[in-house]
Amino acid sequence: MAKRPPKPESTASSDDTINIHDQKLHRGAGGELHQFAEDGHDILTTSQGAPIADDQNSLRVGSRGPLLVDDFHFREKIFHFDHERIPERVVHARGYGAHGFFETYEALPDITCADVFQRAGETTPVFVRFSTVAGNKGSADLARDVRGFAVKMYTKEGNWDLVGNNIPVFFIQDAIKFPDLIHAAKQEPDRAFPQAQTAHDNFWDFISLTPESMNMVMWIMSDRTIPRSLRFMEGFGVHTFRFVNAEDKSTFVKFHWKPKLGLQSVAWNEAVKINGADPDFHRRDLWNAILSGNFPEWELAVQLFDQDFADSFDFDVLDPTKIIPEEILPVRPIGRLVLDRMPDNFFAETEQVAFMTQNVPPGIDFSNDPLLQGRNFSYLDTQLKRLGGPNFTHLPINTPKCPMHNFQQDGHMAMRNPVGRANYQPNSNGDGPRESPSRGYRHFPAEEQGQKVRLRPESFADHYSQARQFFISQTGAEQRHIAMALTFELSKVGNVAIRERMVSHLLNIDETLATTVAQKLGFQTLPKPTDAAMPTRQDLAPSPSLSIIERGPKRFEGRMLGILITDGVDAKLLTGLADAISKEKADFELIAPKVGGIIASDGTLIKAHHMIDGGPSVLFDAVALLTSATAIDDLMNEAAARDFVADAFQHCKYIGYDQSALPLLQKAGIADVLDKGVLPLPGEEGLSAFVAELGKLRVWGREPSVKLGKASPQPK
Ligand code: HDD
Repeated sequence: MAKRPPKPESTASSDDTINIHDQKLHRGAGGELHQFAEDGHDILTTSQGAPIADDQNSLRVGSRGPLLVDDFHFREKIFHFDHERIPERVVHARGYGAHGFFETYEALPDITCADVFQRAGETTPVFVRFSTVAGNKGSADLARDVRGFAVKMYTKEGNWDLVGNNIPVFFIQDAIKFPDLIHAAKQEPDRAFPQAQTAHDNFWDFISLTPESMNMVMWIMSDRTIPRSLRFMEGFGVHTFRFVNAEDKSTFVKFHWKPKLGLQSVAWNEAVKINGADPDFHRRDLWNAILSGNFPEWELAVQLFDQDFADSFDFDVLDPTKIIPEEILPVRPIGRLVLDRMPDNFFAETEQVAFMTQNVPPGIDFSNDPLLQGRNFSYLDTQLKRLGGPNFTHLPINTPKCPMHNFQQDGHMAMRNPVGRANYQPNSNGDGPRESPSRGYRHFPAEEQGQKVRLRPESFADHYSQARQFFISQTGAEQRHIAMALTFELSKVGNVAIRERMVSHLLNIDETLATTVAQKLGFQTLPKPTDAAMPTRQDLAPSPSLSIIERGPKRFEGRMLGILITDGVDAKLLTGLADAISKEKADFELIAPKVGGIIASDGTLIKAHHMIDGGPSVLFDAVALLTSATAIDDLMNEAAARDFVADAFQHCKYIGYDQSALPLLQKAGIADVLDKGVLPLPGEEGLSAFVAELGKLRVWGREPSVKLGKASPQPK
């Protein structure tokens, strides 16, 4: 159906008009039929096609009488509305998707026979859905949570779903614990809160009793779980997979998505405020970026290794709570992912898309990671519940874009059924498709033997060494954030024994971290370290690639400057700043006392994007204060203007200001502590240098003086 129905006078010529029972129908560009109402729009019809005369009033006896069952239009409309919801995903309910393509850098036939990696420069259509894990569908975007990063590649030999996260390790080693993990993480069952938060007893109770989760605990308490934008996150396939070539040779592979615009996260206090100011912050950001043609891009990079490497590596490559540091096994870029189109309809595409780890084309296979093996059951099963029947692959978003033939038939909403007489094979009349031993999917013929047991391997038993490695790989600011996050979360746990159990684990990871958290929680004495199955290794070298700050973009591209303006703003300065920002391929939004706008120094009316209350500084990566001597007094009376500046300072953002804004800095309590991140705006000339400075993104060195004050004495 055309999005905007063509008006009859513009499209209908005598050639594309047909008459059926004296009705004039018009054929649209796609061959579809239109029947036009008096005002030129398509006629509204029931789902059965009956034209509707009145959609404002239900059918009744007289104007004040009861409704009538005769009203098939009313009944159909309400019936359909009543059934609009499908069950939300049991995890990853809140998500946002986009279309794009994957471009292969080089042919890799020696490593894999996957068709998608056979021709350099080939592009493959892709749909990606990002998500949070714990929150329900309507929860806020900046919850502290792992982000899902699920990619569906419509390859020429079937869909390949790489259903990953923005964190390369997981909480548990065995899929059988997944329901427990998720029950503990989501809202508590008796009270149905808190939503979209791990800061509660049940979560930390389960975690503190599950030492294998300690590496993941370091990651989720880091700023990885409060990303600034979905565009500034890494993605990971997590598990070890296999590439298999045409000779059935297997190479182990770990998948990484690397954002072209670098990594960036927000501060926790900022995240809390963003959730109030704009719960759809990440959605809106992705939507705006794609609609303005700034298509987000990631490189797909792989870590490839053989059995010898696996045997000699410090940890078991089948253990999903471990990484292989990039410094030990470098990542090799093999292609790029570009997101360039938003769905036409959120429900049809983003909500109905069905990702399944078991969707792999020939050339990609599984390892024996017990978490991956369990997932391969769960994802198919869950689609039946959510999408209501076995034919969810008939939905356009899930349909492969390659030839597809089989004898599956019928079921709810079947839209493709086999044609011909024989719906089975072998058959003797030649109907239907046949298998192809040479081109069909062959599982890697791994040798397997052993007793049937319920047993964790010994090689999965070290729960602290990589947690420590992650912690010591962080910059000072990031380590501080981990300590603050743990303190915040555990402060929301009512049961003191759970807090203590967690600090006991932290003692096995890093003593300073443990004592800082204990002291901030108000412990009088430190508990003993948890008995560990294996002692924490002290010899694992820091891995700088694990730090977000180390992987920052070093430029402002793709970021957003918030410019606070008032009447009398220096028009040339504003234009100069706007130009400098555009040259950096960044963006800006204007915040003014009234959204209708302000009158600039040259008399022009400049419309704002936000009024001050609606555009707090937490929505921007840096801010500029372009005020005027005449308007500054009024501005200082606005509490929101003071918060705008104070928050920007507290969140360690760069603040550029026109001299006239000094009183506002004073009001915000920062005029006496101006540091290298609070910069008087240069004249129009120096603005490019100012914008280049913004590429450092944050002045984290400011943070201890703003937030933490002096350290208090350590507990004994
Ligand atoms: Fe899962 C959804 C990622 C472990 C069971 N998972 C889901 C999604 C992502 C992940 C990104 C959302 C897909 C979408 O956007 O529709 N899950 C992971 C990762 C894991 C992981 C990276 C560990 C490495 N998951 C995991 C386990 C199980 C599940 C161990 C069960 C045994 N996951 C599911 C599910 C979901 C799901 C219940 C809910 C909705 C869906 O599948 O389609 O089947």
